[in-house]
Amino acid sequence: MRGSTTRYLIAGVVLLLIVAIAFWVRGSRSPSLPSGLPADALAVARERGLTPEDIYGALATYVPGGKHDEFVMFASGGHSGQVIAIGIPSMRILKVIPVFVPDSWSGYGFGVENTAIHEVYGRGPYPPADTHHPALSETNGEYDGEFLFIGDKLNGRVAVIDLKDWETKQIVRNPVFNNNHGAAFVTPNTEYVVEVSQYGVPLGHRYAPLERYKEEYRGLITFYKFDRKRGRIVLEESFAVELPPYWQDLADCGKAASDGWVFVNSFNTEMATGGVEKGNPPFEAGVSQNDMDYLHIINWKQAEQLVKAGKFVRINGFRVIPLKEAVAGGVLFFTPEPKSPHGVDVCPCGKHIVVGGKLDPHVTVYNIEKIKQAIQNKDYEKTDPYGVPVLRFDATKEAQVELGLGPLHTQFDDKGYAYTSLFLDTAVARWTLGGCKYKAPEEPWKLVGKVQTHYNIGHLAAAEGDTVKPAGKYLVALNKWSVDRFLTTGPLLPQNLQLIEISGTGETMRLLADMPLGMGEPHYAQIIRADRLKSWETYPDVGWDPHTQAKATEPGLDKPRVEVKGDTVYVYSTVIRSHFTPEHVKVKKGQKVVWHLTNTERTRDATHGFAIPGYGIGASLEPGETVTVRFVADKEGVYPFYCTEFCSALHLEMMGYLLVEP
Ligand code: K7E
Ligand code: CUA
Repeated sequence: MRGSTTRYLIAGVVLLLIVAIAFWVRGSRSPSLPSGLPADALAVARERGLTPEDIYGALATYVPGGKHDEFVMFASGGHSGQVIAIGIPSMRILKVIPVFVPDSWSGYGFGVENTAIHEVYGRGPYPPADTHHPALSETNGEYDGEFLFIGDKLNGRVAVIDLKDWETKQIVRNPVFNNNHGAAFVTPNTEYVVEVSQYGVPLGHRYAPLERYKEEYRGLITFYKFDRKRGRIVLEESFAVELPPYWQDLADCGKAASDGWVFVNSFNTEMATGGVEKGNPPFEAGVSQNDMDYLHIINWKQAEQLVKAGKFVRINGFRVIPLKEAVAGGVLFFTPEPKSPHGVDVCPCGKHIVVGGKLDPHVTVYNIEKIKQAIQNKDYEKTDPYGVPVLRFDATKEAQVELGLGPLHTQFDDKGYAYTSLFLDTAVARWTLGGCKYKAPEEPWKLVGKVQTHYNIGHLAAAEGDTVKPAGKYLVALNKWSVDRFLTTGPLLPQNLQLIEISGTGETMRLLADMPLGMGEPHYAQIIRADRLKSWETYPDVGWDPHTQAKATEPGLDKPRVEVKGDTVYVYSTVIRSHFTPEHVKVKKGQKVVWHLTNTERTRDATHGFAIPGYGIGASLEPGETVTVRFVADKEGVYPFYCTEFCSALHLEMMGYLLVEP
């Protein structure tokens, strides 16, 4: 009897202990939630297992419908060849802007004649693209919200987007070179859009054997003159500077203290030509042997003078300053930079140039005043094999800051901090600038904090973080991998863009949100204050041609009719909710068709589409817009054309018949 009492007692104590432990464990698993939240919100947070950190992130990023984001981030669309506009802090996609590949939704359609892509490629095929670096136009080193430029690494192209209507206006193919990487970057008043080559090739789209690499292969930096009024790059007023066949990498334009200069990283100063299949070292090893590569320091104002003085040759009609002239004319200098650098970024006051070491745990900071002094004193270590003076490293360097593994790119805030992405550490490092207009509370040139990203961060973008007046507040990590952060979408996973709050000082940086982006690969982005954008709500007038940003010259676009002249049928259609006029268009097989369509709507958001099966036509007409499509009616049959935009209750009725008679 006594024995069994003891057993009951022991069992009771054990049971109590288990219950207590269970409560304790449960308690520690669901940490205390903020008080003051409405009870139903708290209940949701509990039910969904959200931590206080999750709740903070959600509240800090949620933008209710009808309220607007404070910033807009323009991110490169990588392989898609597009630009993606993302609201910040909501991290929601606002728009995809077609750049190098058409899209029938957004006014840059298939088969439409008056567009940038049609100007270059006609009706196609359209080559793939690999957009890397968007650049917002600047006035006095600040974003002015007028234009956006973006480079296509794959084909050595640069595009111009007008931010009045968020449409691409121009695609420029480099006349001399067929690939790039340091593109696009702008000078502080957008005098020039800068494009730097990456992989050395013979200039002028010609052949030379790899054995002649040192003699015949070259790099190139192109300065595209930008005409703001016309919103176009003017090739006749542009020029390039020939560079040695090192692989030039990223670039940044000087500003304020360094206005007039451009800084370009390089690697493969070894001039390795690969050929692992022939027993040569593979490129990845061959290009990484030297301890130092060369930061290219280019005086573009001086280059302008050389062009004025006629010190250029023409390659495919394009003005190129030969390497020799560039050296003799004081346009090009080098300074050593540690092992295979990647990013180069100029601080807000323009004094410091930060280079990420990639294979070095440091960033190296150069000082423009020291650079200018070294140039003046001819403080050279040597000249390179092409005669380019190499400034003495210690004479140009200001500091080296140890940050961690794989430093790539750097951005700046309004408090005197610099932020560098660490690819291998998969983190963002915050560190202090010295002697800059902005001053952090801590000692200069010191690492003060790190925030973990997920995973493999490439670029990072801070709000207005590469202007003379960074906005601070937010930073976005553009991560290459997302691994386990989202649902598995097959073997190809989305990229991960992570929003980080940087309002605090010291170690305080907070990861607020993840944004999966199922579009590859957004290398770089720029973040502009939304109130700097002056976007149109509708086109200014009916019959607007977005390609020229003026009313179309073709008369009577708003008078629907069909005219036959010779073997061409001219169709003038008006488009308004919910009909096309005319609705019957009859042509004979073999006739040419020129079809003008004008959206006569003045209502905001009253967009219509226009698509014809079988003829590769897919257009979008925004309010006021006129487009022209042109084709040969070479396939007889009946083709229902229709509006592809759900514009009204009678949207499905918004159609017509194209009848191609035998
Ligand atoms: Cu670092 Cu092309 Cu700017 Cu990608 S590049 S990350
Ligand atoms: Cu117009 Cu649907």
